Parts: sequence; structure tokens; C-alpha cells
Amino acid sequence: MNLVKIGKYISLLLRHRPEAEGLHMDEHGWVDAQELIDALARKFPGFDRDVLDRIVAENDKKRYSYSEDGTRIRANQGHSIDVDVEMPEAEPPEILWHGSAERFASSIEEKGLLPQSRRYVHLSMDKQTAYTVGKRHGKPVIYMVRSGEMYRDGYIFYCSANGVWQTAAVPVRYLYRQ
Ligand code: HQG
Repeated sequence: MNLVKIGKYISLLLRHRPEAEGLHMDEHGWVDAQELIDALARKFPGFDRDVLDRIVAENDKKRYSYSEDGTRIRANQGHSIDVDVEMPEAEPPEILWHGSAERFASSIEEKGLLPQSRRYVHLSMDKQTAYTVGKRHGKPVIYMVRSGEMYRDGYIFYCSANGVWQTAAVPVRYLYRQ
């Protein structure tokens, strides 16, 4: 069984399109784990709770969490749909990074970083990670984000359960192209 492929489909369902498999998602992004398992078992024969447990535990970015009692599952971040996954507000490090692609650079340098289809702008802890994120979209460009200064100016930052920093938007004045 191709766990990476299944993981990508789980991300699609839990972040963007639960209706693609008729899943019911609550306002905090939770879906009944058995409902998800049943849907995935129809598509990927042999899929069961053990496979889902492995994906949740071994996913490279820890993208999914079970509820404490194990009956529900949600994605920790990255949603485009309007759910509140209860990310705690937190004081960010002084500097964070954002990787994008050359083709978006002129728009970013005019409007700042916007979340586009997602709920928040995602920021990386280091330049190398930002490079990898940017490369998904084309020729990478990297921006240093003065997150400490933003925070002191009153902007709110969140850190997801899997340690990804996010904020609603980053104005141009806090961005430095590398
Ligand atoms: C760009 C993956 C034009 C932005 C990654 C990005 C990440 C603008 C693209 C996470 C813009 C949106 C998120 C503006 C921002 N004008 N383009 N004003 N402001 N953009 O995929 O940050 O594997 O929604 O730079 O690793 O690339 O899915 O965001 O290029 O952590 O868990 O608009 O997704 O994680 O693209 O990626 P995305 P992202 P997962």
C-alpha cells in the first residue's frame, strides 16, 4: 500500500474537500475516524485502522492528529475550508522564512504575502525548508520575514500542533527577499 499517495488523499479530504467522500466535518475540522477509514477502504482495498494509525504516527510532517479518545481525526494545519483547528497563538521567533516561486514575486512584493486559497500564510523555521516549499511552485524565491517585529507591532501568530508557524498575512514592509 502506497502510504504517501494515501496520505495525500487524506490531506485533500481533511484540509480541502471532505465532501469528495461525503465526510462530515465539524467546525473544528474533526471527522469521525471510522467514517474516514470506511471511505478510504473503498478506494484503497485493505486500508484499515492500523494503516491509518501508521500514517498518523509516521507522517513526515505530523500532518494529522486523533482526538484524545481516538474516535476523531483532523489535519493540524493547511486548510482551505473555514474551520477552526484551535491553533494556539504564540510569540514567533525573531525571523521566519517563506519560500515561493519567481512567478509570484512581483505580486508578493506589491501586496505582501497573502494566504491565497488557504486560511493562513505558512512560514518556515529555516531557509532550507522555505526553499523546498517554494520549489513546489516553480523557480524558488526566498523571503526573510521579520516575524518578531510584526509580533511587537500587534500581528497575531499561531503555531499548529505540528509546529508550523502561521499568520493571516505579511505586509511588504516585513519582507526581505534573499
Ligand atoms: C504565494 C505545504 C501571489 C505563496 C508546504 C505560495 C507548506 C502569493 C502560494 C504549506 C502571494 C500559495 C503551505 C501574493 C503568497 N501574490 N502569490 N500576494 N502571497 N503567494 O501551497 O506556503 O506538505 O497555498 O508564496 O510545505 O506554498 O501540504 O502555500 O507560493 O508548509 O503539509 O501563493 O503546504 O505543506 O501556495 O505551502 P500554498 P505554501 P504540506
